[in-house]
Amino acid sequence: MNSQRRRVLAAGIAAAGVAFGAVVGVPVVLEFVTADVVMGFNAPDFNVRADIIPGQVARVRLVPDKTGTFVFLCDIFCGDGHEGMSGQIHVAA
Ligand SMILES: [Cu+2]
Repeated sequence: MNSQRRRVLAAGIAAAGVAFGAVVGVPVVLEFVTADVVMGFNAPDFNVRADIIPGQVARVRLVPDKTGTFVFLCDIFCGDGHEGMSGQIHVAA
């Protein structure tokens, strides 16, 4: 089965409007890298999370099982801007 693969600099999550598009039933692999601080990716609607550790690629695989717009966020306090570290996953049919 095809899957989408995206790589994101975790600090970029802080930028407003970060969003991923996905399709129901199509696996998505998100890859996160961070320059210097530990961060956490959490998409509670899909029950997936990962620590994002400097020097490593954090991979999160999810298979969207519902359509809609869902929030993801950083769940490890990582410094200034942490509170704004969130984005959206748009899942289409
Ligand atoms: Cu954070």
